[in-house]
Amino acid sequence: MTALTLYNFNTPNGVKIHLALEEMGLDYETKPIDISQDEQFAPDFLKISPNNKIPALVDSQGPDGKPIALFESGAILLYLAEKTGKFLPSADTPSGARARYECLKWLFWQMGGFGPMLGQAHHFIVYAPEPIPYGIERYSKEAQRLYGVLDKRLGEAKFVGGDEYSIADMAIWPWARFPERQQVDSAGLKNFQRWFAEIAARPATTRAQEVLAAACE
Ligand SMILES: N[C@@H](CCC(=O)N[C@@H](CS)C(=O)NCC(=O)O)C(=O)O
Repeated sequence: MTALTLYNFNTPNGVKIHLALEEMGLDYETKPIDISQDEQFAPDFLKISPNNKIPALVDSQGPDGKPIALFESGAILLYLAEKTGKFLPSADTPSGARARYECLKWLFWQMGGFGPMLGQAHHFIVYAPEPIPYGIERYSKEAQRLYGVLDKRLGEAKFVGGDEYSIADMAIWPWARFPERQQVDSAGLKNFQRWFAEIAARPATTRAQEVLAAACE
């Protein structure tokens, strides 16, 4: 029996966790939660994810050997990195601690900024029942600014956390797949383009997207 059950749907936040699970070589089962059918409000799902959002993960063998349920993609990525000792530097040396905080800064930057702001841009551009120019401009401008911040960082380092691919890149990459959907012009962002292509070419990136799409068919 596989210990890890991922409750998920095919969205950028959902892709993050599959990137991690595939990179880490973990065995897991995916249970689709169709948010277009309001399955995220089912009482059994709310016991695992009280904020009624995917992704959520249950590990039947938590840190104390008992089952543990997690929601919030950043917390899940951190959990998986600590469980496997992969894709997040360990803090057991001073230089390791510094490298770890570099990754965590960018992980939290994604959770608090890049994801939510791009989500708002997408909402006003695609889902608003009527065009609201103020909302579209506010959030697409902010999305463009955030892409600029990312591009600048990737001009200093190979990956957002430094030399190595980490859970911070896994959190950001799925959101950066379709800049045009947020009316972002990424053509001139050469550091971003280099980073994006490098992660896209990883076999685990392909597998992650295929597994999630198949699970949610
Ligand atoms: N901060 C959360 C955001 C999760 C999130 O927004 N999930 C969306 C899909 S991408 C969802 O489940 N929406 C359903 C709802 O809001 O009812 C995370 O990173 O896990």
